[in-house]
Amino acid sequence: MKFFTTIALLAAAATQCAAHPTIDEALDNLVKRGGASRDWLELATVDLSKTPQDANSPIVGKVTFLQFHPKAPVYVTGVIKGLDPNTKRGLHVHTTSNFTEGCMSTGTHFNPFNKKHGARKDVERHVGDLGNIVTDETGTARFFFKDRLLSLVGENKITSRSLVLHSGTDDLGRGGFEDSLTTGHAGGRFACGKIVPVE
Ligand SMILES: [Cu+2]
Ligand SMILES: [Zn+2]
Repeated sequence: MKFFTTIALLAAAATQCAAHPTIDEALDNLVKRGGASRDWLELATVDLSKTPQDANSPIVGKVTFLQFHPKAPVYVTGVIKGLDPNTKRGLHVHTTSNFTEGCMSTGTHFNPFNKKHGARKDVERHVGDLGNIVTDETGTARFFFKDRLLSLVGENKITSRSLVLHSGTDDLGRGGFEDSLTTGHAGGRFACGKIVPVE
């Protein structure tokens, strides 16, 4: 049941990005290569619309994480609205889901391997470094990508941590600012939410 709901949800998201395979095609490829089973699935979501910091936040958004095998990459798909048009905004997994001071108390980027901040495809990066999302002319970001470091199971799982959307652009560690190698100089924390497993 969870599986088919997921496929429907993600297929809809994926078809907005013609360059990417649909999630079903991606899963077929993984099954063929022995990297996945259709009987095993982990799923988690984040609702950014209820950012604890700011009840009047214009940002609405949902991000879904999906993994087909404990060692398989995690697919990330989402739609976030209410941002500035035609811009890039940093998106990270932060270490905790402590929202006592809104998004500010969620801690640092999730970094179990004690690395420096980087881009999603860098070897040197925090596990939580998801780079930037890109908005269209209406201020909406739609995205679909897979990530080899994230996991929804095991010691370094991202569930029960938080997803944080920043008010600035992540410089991916290359900006030369004092905080480029820790936070990507991505500015304030616009929206956040707990990464919750879907049963
Ligand atoms: Cu962050
Ligand atoms: Zn980072």
